[in-house]
Amino acid sequence: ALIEERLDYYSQFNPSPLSMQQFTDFGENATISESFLFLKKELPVRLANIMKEFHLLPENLLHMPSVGAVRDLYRRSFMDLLEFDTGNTPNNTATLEKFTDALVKIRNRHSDVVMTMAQGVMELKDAHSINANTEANIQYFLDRFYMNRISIRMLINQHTILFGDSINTQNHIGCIDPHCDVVRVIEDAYANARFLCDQYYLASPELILTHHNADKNPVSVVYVPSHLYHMLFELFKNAMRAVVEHHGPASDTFPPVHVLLVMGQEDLTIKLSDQGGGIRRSLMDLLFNYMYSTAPQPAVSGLDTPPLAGYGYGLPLSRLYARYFHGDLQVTSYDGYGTDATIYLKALSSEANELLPVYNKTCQRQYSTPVQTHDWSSQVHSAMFIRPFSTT
Ligand code: W6P
Repeated sequence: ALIEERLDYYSQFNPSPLSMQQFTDFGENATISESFLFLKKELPVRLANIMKEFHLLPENLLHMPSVGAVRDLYRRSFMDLLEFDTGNTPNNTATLEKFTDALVKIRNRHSDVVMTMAQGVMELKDAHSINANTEANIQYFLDRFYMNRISIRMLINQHTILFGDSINTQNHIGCIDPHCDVVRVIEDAYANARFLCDQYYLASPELILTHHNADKNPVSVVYVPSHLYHMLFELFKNAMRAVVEHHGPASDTFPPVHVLLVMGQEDLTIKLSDQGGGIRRSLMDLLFNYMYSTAPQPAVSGLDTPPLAGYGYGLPLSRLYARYFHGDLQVTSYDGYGTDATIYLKALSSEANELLPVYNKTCQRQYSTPVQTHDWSSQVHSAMFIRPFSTT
């Protein structure tokens, strides 16, 4: 009862999105106690906003054991944080130390949440048939749930890295690199995807990187290198697998994966082009669909699990990383030829604001609005083929 009341209270507040610039200014100027004062309220607000949204999920999904387990984790972490927002918590060294410890505990507690939620979706698929409305609601929820999680982990990481015991060896501000060398991250992601590809297929395509404005060498953005790496590694794995499978692993040569890198006025664009045979247009919608994706692989995978397997949650999560700072990830395919996957990032850190889900009337309406029924003809009447052109 107490927790429900507290959830109602904190969910009334909208999350406060931060810009990349605020993250870096904060990281360079703020004290641990200012960070504490911000987070002790902001973290419960972000947790409460997404916890309220669980209530709008289809009943069936809520009753799956894995989903229940995730909700319990969130409740526990929410309660842990409330101890610091009581009004009579002294703002002293002991409190600040306890707070940092609590954040580390929460981060560890939630490390398997993506897998556990995916497990819940699989439990639902096994137990019930799923209609279009249920599927749309789950897709809508998971995008918001995982985005919320990305944002909370970002806040926790900034606080613990900036004010924890770790020593800053690079010139990073928390997990942000103010001079993130995009070419370096591309080459790193390519090398590691290639390693997996070689291991599995004993072959891999080359990389040809074209840098459109080479005058601005090296291309750098204010960004979280681990987020960019995550997206690129995922896209390289998909591209390489498509190329090797399409041409046959025994083939002598493979068409290379081309990467085009362009720094524009507003966007930094990274386009990966493969000649892996492409994806049919009729299957494109499934690429980012959680229900049609297999669960992410366990951290300890068996020797028989292909390292490039499935699309897993890799693509939908990568798109969330891109969108988190108002970028995007788009896939365009040419059936029979190959696929372009494009990452867009904001070129200017002043425009790279966090994109956060908000619990409000609009979001509540989303869950109760049924998916559009067709208002264009789609079904061909079968009788036409049984008795064509009969004029009698
Ligand atoms: C494919 C399928 C795909 C998804 C994402 C990125 C690249 C590719 N290539 O064939």
